[in-house]
Amino acid sequence: MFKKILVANRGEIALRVICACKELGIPTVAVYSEADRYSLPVRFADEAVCIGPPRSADSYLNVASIISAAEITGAEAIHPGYGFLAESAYFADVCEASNLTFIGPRPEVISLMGDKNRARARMKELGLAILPGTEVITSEEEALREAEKIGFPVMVKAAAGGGGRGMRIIPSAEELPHLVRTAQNEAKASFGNSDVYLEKYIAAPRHIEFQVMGDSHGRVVHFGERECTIQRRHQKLVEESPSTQVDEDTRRRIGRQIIKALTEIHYTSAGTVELLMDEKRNLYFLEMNTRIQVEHAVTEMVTGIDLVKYQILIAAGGHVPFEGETINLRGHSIECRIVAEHPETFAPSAGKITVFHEPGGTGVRVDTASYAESVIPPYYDSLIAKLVVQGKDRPEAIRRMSRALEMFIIEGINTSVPVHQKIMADADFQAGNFDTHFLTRFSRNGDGG
Ligand code: MV4
Repeated sequence: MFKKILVANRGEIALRVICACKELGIPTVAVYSEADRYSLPVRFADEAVCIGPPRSADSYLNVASIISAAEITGAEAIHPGYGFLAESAYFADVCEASNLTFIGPRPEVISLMGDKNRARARMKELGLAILPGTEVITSEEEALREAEKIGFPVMVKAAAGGGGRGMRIIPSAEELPHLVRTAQNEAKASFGNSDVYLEKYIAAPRHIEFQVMGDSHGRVVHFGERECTIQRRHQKLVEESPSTQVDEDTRRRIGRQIIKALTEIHYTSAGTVELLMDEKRNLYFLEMNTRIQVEHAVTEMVTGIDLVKYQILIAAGGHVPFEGETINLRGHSIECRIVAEHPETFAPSAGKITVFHEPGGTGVRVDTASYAESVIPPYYDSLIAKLVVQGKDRPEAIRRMSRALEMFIIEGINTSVPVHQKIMADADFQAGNFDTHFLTRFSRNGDGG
């Protein structure tokens, strides 16, 4: 087992990784920017190293500083959390070259999945359904021809994109040349790569994703699905497991397809296969995230399995200790991402939390690095806490979430708690009747507030 692990992240996920390490008896090193000197990961890690000024580019994205911190402290492995360097094949490569274990998949697999087009082609080859679409667009004529074949409206997406960036809906042939060019420019500016491709547009889809884990001995298992359809501006606000739209048969069938495909590519570590569900409940592969995700806790709640712990054990050469088909889902879990935001503009609102009281009790879990008098810095994302509940069924989970939200006191900054309360009280949400446009009903300006 690793003698020491460096946690290359901040906030709640850094703390989450430190929790797993403590339970495994592995000493930890926190790295922190000057803005995070008084943070809980720094307090709870066995050692802490300042890696630079507040801006991410100067600290949490600074590969040389992080590798140096690992070398100075004698860490043997690096856990990247999510965001920052978690899906950088370059960083995974540098770790390897520096004799440090990157706790994640192999650099080649990160690269494969980072190229959405290559990933789609490979997963299709391995038996997963994908939406009708194209390879990288090389000319306007080709794009028009292919779009006619798919049928309008189509969607143009950045090959290096993901998470909704660099996407455009193309309603008809007239708009195509202009929108393809816009997408190419945006892709170039955001990712340094102007490659785009076309895909059939699904107007009112749901977002379903499967949690997976693979070991270095060739075993891959899945832990069922999460439903992450309730989003605003490509930021997930509510996640749950299982999905009301996935029955036992579908779960088994898609689960088997995913396990087979990921076994072929020798997938190691935790990962998420993201699928789009159309109006007829068909599921199509969209992309794969090669990291532990924000919403991993809902899967932990319904399976009773500590995913981060196994991610670490597997990185050290351990075996996935379950048979794929024996993982049972117990009841229902829901997560609300409590973010610091302006209630009208939804702009991230940084500042000092004056009062902080988190809910507890049966079936309630709060993952956070916030506390009374702590500061949400303006440099990073605005997540304050993940409030996760588990219940015997979905109605119980919803009631439990409602009372937990009521008992969550955060003062000094504006938060998304009122939005979450509204969602839990919504008749359509309670009936499982929603798609990606659900939150547009909640805002005056109709953009998903
Ligand atoms: C789509 C789509 C409709 N048709 N692809 C947004 C995040 C990214 N990973 C995929 N996304 C979408 N891809 C096709 N062909 C609609 C979305 C989408 C979306 C998907 C899931 C949850 C919320 C969403 C909000 C807007 C758009």
